[in-house]
Amino acid sequence: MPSQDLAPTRDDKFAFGVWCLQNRGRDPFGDATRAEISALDCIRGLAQRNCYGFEFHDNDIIPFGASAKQRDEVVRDIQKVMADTGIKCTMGTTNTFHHPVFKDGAFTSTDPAVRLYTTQKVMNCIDLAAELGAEVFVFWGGREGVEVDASKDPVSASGWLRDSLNFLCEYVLAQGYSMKFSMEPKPNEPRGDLYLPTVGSVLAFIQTLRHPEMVGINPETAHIKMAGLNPYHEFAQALDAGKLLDVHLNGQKPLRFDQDLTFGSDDLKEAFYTAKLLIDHRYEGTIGFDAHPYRTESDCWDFVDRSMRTYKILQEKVRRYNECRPIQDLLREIHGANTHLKGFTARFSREAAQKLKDMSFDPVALASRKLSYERLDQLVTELLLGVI
Ligand SMILES: [Mn+2]
Repeated sequence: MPSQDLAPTRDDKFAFGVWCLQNRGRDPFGDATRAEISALDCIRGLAQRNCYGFEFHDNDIIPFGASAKQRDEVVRDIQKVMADTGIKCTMGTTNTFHHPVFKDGAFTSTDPAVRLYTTQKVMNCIDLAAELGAEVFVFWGGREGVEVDASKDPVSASGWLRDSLNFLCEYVLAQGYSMKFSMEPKPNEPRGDLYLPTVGSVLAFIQTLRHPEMVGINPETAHIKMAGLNPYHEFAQALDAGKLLDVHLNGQKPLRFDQDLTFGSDDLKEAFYTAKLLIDHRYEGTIGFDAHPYRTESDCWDFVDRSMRTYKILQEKVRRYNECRPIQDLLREIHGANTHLKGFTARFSREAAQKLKDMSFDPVALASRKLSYERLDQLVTELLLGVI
């Protein structure tokens, strides 16, 4: 595989959060290990690397409490870089977790004034995202949870969140923005327990909103693995529901603190299946990376380059997988049993129900079928290792 094929192009639709590049390596036990770069330098650097887009929180680009004049200057500067380089703003989101005002929740604070302040901050950020041309607006509720369950009833908290999201959907419609909301689940951290911890929880919640058609999901690999779940399956569930609007790819050891490792750095096979899912099902959103460079790095660019490069390599591996004779022969064999019965339950009728009741099956014979999964998995391993 010649290395120039691995150079990112705008068609790859890669995007990075500005906050990932601005990460200074600070953790709960240690201070920053590198200097912060400005949002403009992040966006310029991404554009130089042929990255399609950038994602932002309001306070990544505009300091908390900035004046309207300052805000307008920042927007003008960013719009100029976008016009000069062709990079797009693909996603906006609101920081409703950093300031102490959000210490006990933003939309789920027990104080209605904090809930309204949050809603106001989000409305301002929606305006900002619209001005920059973002079509996806993400909600990650970093403080929407509890340590002390006595403090609030989770059903009430869901109601507060629902009211705010309904209000904000109506705001987008009233403003005439072509923007969709995307909710990003996470099981815990920074709160002891966060509400809406998984893709399934968000899917169920969306159906209780007044405009479910305006709201989708932005799953993140690390958040899924923090819950001990399978990212391939979780991404697939969002996709199957027609709700996969955006993705955050990264890496994470299961059931640990939020590590935000680089995509593909921890579990290549899993990264491969995630890429395969997005490619096979013609996912049309951006390939967003939400991770941060190791604390030992002095800048973010090796992290940026390798994230895109890994995805490009996996893209090529997916192509080879889909063309690999031994793998495809095995898959045909695996899926080749009793094909005349396929789709039987796709439509119900009384006749079909009776027909099914009358069918006779031989469970022992069915159980005796050989399934060569050791061979299949080894072929995938060898494909990824470059042996086949
Ligand atoms: Mn994320």
